[in-house]
Amino acid sequence: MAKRISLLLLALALVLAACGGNGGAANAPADTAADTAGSDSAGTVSGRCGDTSKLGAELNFYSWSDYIDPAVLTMFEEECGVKVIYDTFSSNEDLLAKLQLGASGYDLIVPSDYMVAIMVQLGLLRKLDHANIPNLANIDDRFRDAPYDPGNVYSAPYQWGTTGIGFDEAVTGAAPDSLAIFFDPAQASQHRGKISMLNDAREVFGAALKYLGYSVNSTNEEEINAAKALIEGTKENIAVFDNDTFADLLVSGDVAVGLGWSGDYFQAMSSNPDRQLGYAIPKEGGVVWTDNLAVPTSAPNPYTAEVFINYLLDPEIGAMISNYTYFSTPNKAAAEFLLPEVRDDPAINPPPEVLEKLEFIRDVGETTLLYERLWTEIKSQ
Ligand code: N2P
Repeated sequence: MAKRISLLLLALALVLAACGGNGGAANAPADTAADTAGSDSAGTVSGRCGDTSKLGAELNFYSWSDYIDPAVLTMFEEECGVKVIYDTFSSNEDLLAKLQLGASGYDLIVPSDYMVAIMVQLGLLRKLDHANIPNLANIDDRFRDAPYDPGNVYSAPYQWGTTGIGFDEAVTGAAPDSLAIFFDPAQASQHRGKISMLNDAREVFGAALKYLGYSVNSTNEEEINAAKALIEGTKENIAVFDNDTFADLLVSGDVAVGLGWSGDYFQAMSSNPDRQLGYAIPKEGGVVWTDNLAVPTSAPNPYTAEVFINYLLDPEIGAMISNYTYFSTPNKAAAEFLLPEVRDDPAINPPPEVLEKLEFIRDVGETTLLYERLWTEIKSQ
């Protein structure tokens, strides 16, 4: 009896292997999946590829720039037979706008914390089937019950980091540790035309609010207007508002100092060890964020997306990602595979006393519209 079943399975496997092809419909089994490691040729659940008979040929992954080791995409493609198409967006708001236009074709997206909350409210995210993501067990406890998605019902944490000051000490003379470099007219004007800031309303308002001693999540109109005046006051010093190339601009010398995301600056620092590039978390405090893997309601291949989420949460893959991005991993099991320079740098993994000064951006409800309106005014002046 057992022998007959295994013969049947063998026959089925041969049929599957013969029928597989990447050119077929989106949900057709991928042709290389059947005979690669980590998956059972009969399409049963095993290894890192899930049930290969249910995998789509392609996965459309919509994420931030420089946010994964490309080798991970190639590995998944070779191991599981799914081609990952990596497309990038620049801000949470751009991502939201894209999804709100209707079926985007994306299977997997990477919204930050507050944007997960907004998207859940708008019905844009699909509940995750945890049975397909056993590697959720690798997540550090402190990422399990985030206020924006308690219990990881809709999202799994991907990377986290801080927003701070990137600088070229050869130009700034000393390592800046205060947001005054952007907002104090005497200091900022010394770097006139050589400052970059994120192209992101909540981040830039957050920095200005923090400099004034307020919360990055202020809903107080007076505070927000004071922050606006501060940003307007320094606008003439700012060369560019940018989310994708700000670290490259520091390397090329086009800017001397910028407000940007930790890992992007650390990537630049590690590729240019001969330069005096640095990154500092502002002494006034600032923004800490977690970006998350989530599946849009309209995703053509939700199962494949969940298998890929599980793949990304593998300990060694999680470490590969952080060793490349220089952002922190929420994957506790990945710690032992991290490069010491990534694991032990207090600016990449800030100690509790530094984290205490930082705030997560939260969904501020209707006040979002105020931030957006004032931001548009600032940008259009
Ligand atoms: C990576 C950008 C990190 C995203 N280039 C910040 N939420």
